[in-house]
Amino acid sequence: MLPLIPWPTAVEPSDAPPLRAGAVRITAPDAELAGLAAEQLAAAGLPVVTGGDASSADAPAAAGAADVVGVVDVVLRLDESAGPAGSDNPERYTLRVAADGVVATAPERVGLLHAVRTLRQLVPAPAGAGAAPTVPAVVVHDAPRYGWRGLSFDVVRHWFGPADMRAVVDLVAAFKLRVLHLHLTDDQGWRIEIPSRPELEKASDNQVGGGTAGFLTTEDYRELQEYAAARFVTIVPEFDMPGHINAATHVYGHLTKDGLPTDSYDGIEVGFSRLWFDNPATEPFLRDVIGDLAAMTVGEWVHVGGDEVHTMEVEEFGRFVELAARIVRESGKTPVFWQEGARGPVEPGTLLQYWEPKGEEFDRFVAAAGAGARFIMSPGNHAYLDMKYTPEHPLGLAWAGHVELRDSYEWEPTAVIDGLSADAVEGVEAAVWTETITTRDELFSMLLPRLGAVAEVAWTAPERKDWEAFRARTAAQAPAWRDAGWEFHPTPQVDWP
Ligand code: TNX
Repeated sequence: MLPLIPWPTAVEPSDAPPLRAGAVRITAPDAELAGLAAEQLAAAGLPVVTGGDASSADAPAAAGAADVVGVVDVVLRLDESAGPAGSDNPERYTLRVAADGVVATAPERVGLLHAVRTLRQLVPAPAGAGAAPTVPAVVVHDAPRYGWRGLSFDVVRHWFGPADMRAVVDLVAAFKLRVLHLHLTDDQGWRIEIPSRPELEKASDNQVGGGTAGFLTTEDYRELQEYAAARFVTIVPEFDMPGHINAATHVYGHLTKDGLPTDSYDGIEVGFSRLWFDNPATEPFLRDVIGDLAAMTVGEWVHVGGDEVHTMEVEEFGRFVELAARIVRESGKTPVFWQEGARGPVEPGTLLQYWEPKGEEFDRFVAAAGAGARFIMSPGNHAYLDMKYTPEHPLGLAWAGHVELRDSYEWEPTAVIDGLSADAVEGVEAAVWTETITTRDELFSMLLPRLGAVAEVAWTAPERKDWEAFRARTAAQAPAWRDAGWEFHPTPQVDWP
């Protein structure tokens, strides 16, 4: 059993002798990739030396046990011919581990980092101080099923700052996910500086239950995107409108019907706040917020919400969808909406994020796909990692049911919406809402181990998934999570070491 999550496309185990390394020396196409690989392998217990000759045993003193073989080469090389036979997937890679060294090949840098992540998972927890890790000899050819593999993270209901966000980037990247979608605005707070609307900062210092919170300055946001981009993770910012908008109407009374600012809100109800399409202040506000967000964002997408507007007729809602999508496109980005966006006009390429089974809407979703929309699958009963694991679980909500590890694992993205063509599925995104989650440890205990399950749904072909194998591979990752200081929920569905 190789402890890999997500499970790769093709694994050729081998009887060849394993790799035993006191230290590794990395060769990579550029210093940035070499640095990231070094960080990963060092964290796995493979110290990295620079320079020297692989044949000379100049391993550091910490690796001084008798069985140490010295310095082994890890070569990362760009190579078009890498990956599963016949694959032209841009993320494909091949990893070869042998007694005398490691070679990773991929056509793009992202694939080389995927190979390093795989290698890192193959390195077992240290057997004891100074013992050289033994890495099984193996050849892996791999490529993901979907390109959109992500996590949606609510930093409004409880504020999680830049350090927590970077920790979440590290976690999603470890499972080879590519998207971190940040839910940045909601009724309780506003979490990102909008230079043309500096007053919004006044809505940053509130969250569920009150207490001090915060927001990202443009500089924080730039740094976060840089950190994520280095790890091939794209930040997708979400400005939720025309509902979930109380933070903005608290600051700007002119956005409301009677011109008066709303009270700040620190509860967990949804659906009560709204914008008014015919209010002359509305369109300039959307233009400022979406324009600035688009200008600040490196990635291709801006999410403009659209969920749970319970106090608006569908005609007015549709005008919001049309306008927000138009502004996003005029700003050079692609719009993403929650599934409710299908109630408005959609254009080819618009992304809709499915979250809640509403049978009566399935026809609308199929029609939207016919008009060229594509779907990101985040079904609440499988991918909402803020749901309680069990009724007794101290954290989380339960409106979509209880989501145990196996529920997060056993589902098929193309079978979620009746009648939707499999081609209309763009990918898979887990989501974690933070009404009940207040600390990084609580957050990680909701994400782990379930995020690995959703990552495997997004990466691995359905015929290669296997619940029993997944349970065992999950158990095998626990020591690395402990090492990293990543809290996880010890669900009884796994036999933890
Ligand atoms: C529904 S999912 C919401 C959020 C809540 C979440 C709690 C979605 C698009 N809207 O506003 O935080 O449920 O699970």
